[in-house]
Amino acid sequence: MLNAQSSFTARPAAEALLTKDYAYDTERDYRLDGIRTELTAPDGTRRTLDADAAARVSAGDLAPAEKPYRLEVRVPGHFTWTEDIDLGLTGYGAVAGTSGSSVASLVAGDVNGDDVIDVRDAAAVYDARGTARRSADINHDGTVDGKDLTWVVTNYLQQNTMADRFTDPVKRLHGRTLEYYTARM
Ligand SMILES: [Ca+2]
Ligand SMILES: [Ca+2]
Repeated sequence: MLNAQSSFTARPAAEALLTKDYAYDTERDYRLDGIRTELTAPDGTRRTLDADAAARVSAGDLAPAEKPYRLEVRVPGHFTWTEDIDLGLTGYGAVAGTSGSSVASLVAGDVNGDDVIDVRDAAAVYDARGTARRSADINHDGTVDGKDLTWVVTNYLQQNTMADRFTDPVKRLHGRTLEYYTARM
């Protein structure tokens, strides 16, 4: 029997919110981390999916569609994950429901959300040091400090290959380089 509805599941893995071994943190309540997952149907209908404590998101009553849905996952301080998800089976004279999923793995270090990790992100972390500013508190432990800057260093000069735009990385800002910030945090 064909499914009348499609379903979707994912468990977004935001790099800075995992354990050192890159596993999901069982001590953590991922509902509090500002994970934003949105599915947009081909007809433009948007659905926001809330993460549960274990970071899982799901929807079971999606309208099957011939064209793919657009998935967008946002977590502060990380690259946005975007992906086309097929949620319709064709070839039966009608579009039938099916299940889809995503491995959404978000790279940490993009504080200003411009799809590149560069000296501007290091400056943003430095300017927010000692505060709890969420975008700069990449690991979301409540304080902006050297641990957050470490994520900028780890993924320095990476670009978000899923982004529609291409932002050139900047290595020097007001005469300051990454080393200026790492030496001071
Ligand atoms: Ca950036
Ligand atoms: Ca932090």
